[in-house]
Amino acid sequence: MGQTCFRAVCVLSLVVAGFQASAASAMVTARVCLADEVTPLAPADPNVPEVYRDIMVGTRLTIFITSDTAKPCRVKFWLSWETERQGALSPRGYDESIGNYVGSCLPAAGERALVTMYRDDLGVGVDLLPAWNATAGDLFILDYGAVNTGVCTIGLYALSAVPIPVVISQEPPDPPPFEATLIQVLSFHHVPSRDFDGDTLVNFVDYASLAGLWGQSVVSDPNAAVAADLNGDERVDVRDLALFGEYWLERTQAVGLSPEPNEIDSVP
Ligand SMILES: [Ca+2]
Ligand SMILES: [Ca+2]
Repeated sequence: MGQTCFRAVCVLSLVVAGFQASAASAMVTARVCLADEVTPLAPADPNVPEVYRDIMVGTRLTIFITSDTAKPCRVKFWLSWETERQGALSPRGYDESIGNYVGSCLPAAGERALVTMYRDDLGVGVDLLPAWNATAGDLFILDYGAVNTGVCTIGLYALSAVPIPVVISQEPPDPPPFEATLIQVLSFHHVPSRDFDGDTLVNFVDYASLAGLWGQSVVSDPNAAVAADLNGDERVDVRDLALFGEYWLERTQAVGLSPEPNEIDSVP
């Protein structure tokens, strides 16, 4: 009898453990890629996956919202105005007739999935609502643009109950003005652009701009059209060359992708 009870407890434990593992994995998460929509943005530290490697001002990224189960929950990004000054989140393809950013809805989100965006006194919200017939996979896609140097920390919130508490190693600087569960934090570090001529590629033309100011003292302005003084010590020298070299031949945007009109001023 004792052995039977022991086996029963073991089986029950396995069932519960299996359920918890299933519940833990049944999540909606954000995945960050470069502008090519394929290459993942590498983390700065493999042990802290939500903090990514530094990106240049003017860099465009793509953010996929993915579910590993059918019946994904409704989620929402929210940025305070302070955060939005650092980085801009943009849904795609607004259809005015139905009030939906249809370009951000991917097939797995189901028919009549809905993406809306609003701006109020406190900040910017992007609401992502999968349809009743959503399936596992990539549900939505958004664009992200690095606007100013500094840190931009964005929270992804679930607007319904999540299966188990999610462990978050950091929180966005500003709490959202609504009740929701923080399920993921994206933290982007923006550094001065090395693409001095704004053609989206760091190459010899940009190197020539830096070399043309070699040894000179300049006024440091990381967002100026030409900002060869990358470390801000008001002199262009080998230290700036080393920082420049870290992004050699990198692109800030995908080939053939033009900046949106409201972002042109922010792209150095
Ligand atoms: Ca360039
Ligand atoms: Ca310098």
